Formats: sequence, C-alpha cells, structure tokens
Amino acid sequence: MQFSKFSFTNNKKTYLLILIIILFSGILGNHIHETYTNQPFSIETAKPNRTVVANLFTVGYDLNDLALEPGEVIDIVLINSVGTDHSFVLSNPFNSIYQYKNNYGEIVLRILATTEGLDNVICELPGHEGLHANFIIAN
Ligand SMILES: [Cu+2]
Repeated sequence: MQFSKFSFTNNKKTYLLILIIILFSGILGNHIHETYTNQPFSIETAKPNRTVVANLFTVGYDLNDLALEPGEVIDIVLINSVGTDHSFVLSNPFNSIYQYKNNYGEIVLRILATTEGLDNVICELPGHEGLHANFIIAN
C-alpha cells in the first residue's frame, strides 16, 4: 500500500474548492437569512380579524363568552382605561399579545390565538390581579 506525501501544491485545488464552498455557502446563507428577516409576521402590524369592546372594570364578565379561532387576530378595546397603566400578559406562551393605546388613549389588547384550548389574559402589575379574563380558542 502506498501513501502519497503531503504537498501543498498537490492540494492547492482541494484548498481552492473548499474556499469556494465556504464563500458560496456564506453568500447563500446570508441570502436565505435576509429573505426571512424581510418578511416577518409582526403582531404589531397585523390587521385584526375583528374588534371587541370590554370595560376595564368588568373585563372578566365582558369577555366571558369570547371564543377565538386558531390563527385569529383580535383587538380588545378596553374602555375606562384612559390614563391608567397596565401590563397585560397571556398565560399560554404559545399565543401572542401586543398592548397598545388607540387614538383615544384607550388600551387595546391585540391577541393572536394559535393554540387550541383555554387561555387567560391578566394584568401583571401588583394589585391588578382582579383584571383578568378567560377565553377559549377552538375551531
Ligand atoms: Cu393593570
């Protein structure tokens, strides 16, 4: 059995080929990455499928019968919320929430429902534990 001696000149083509592969995979990788980052789904800019109104003080009762379909984006306008601070979160981390204020200064909760089942929206500020509502996500 014979072993060829290591020689840089004999392996030049191999090194060149590896270099070309590395460079092209870098270019291709960057291209794919750019394609994804140019078209992200953003709940902030998503158009809600519908808008419902709930009173901040009776939000649990007002949203009692709320049912969302998987994939649905809904805006919940909280009346009586002008001038107060709240930080609403969802119990299910697979669903998304985006809180913003509309032109009247009312808090709006935009929810993207992705996972079937029950979920709960609650204000996480201390003393605001009473501000919560259950809703169901089902087809
Ligand atoms: Cu609150």
